[in-house]
Amino acid sequence: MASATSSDKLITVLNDPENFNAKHPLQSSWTLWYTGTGTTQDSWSQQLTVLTTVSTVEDFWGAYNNLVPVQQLETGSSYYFFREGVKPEWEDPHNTSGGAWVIQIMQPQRSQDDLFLNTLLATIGSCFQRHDEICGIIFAARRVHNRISVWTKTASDKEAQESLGTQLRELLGCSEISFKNHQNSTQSGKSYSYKV
Ligand code: MGP
Repeated sequence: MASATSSDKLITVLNDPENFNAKHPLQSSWTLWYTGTGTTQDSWSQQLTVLTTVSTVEDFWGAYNNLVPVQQLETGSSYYFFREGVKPEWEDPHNTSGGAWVIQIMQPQRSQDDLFLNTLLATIGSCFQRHDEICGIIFAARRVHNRISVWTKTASDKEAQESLGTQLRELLGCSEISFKNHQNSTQSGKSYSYKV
């Protein structure tokens, strides 16, 4: 998240009621995509729908506050929050050498909306040491366990992946986290249920 260069440049409602609502740019722009439920003949690419792109903190909250909360997403549907210009598909050139940290949400007592929001905020706020590795975040509402996935750029960079995995485990307080290489998904045509 970009910060003001000095505190005297911050415009608040207290000192400037006319202009306090200046927008605060994010370090990157992010696009929110959606796939729905049900079977379809459409290719993966055709199933992906763009909902919006956000470039500022204010736009992010405007979009987030108007989303169906993930806890209420229909089984089978997913949200994809990806860097602008990166499509949430294995075949996108930004993803072909990448992989994904996958978190199975096993703790029904935890708010899934909080887990997803915390992951989004840490991502747009560049809170991960290797935030440069992150291509996007997915929330998948599935029959047995919902999942959060963090897609990364360079699966072969073990140090970067481990750094991200450690920080994600701490952020989300979860133990069920594993790394998948997109190459395996591309070969099997399956995101998760393939056998390595
Ligand atoms: P999914 O929603 O990512 O996984 O993909 P699901 O259904 O939770 O688990 P899976 O292990 O049964 O896959 C659902 C299906 O969409 C996959 O099985 C693929 O057929 C297709 N698919 C998903 N993704 C992310 C891609 C992709 O990036 N490229 C292509 N070509 N197909 C994809």
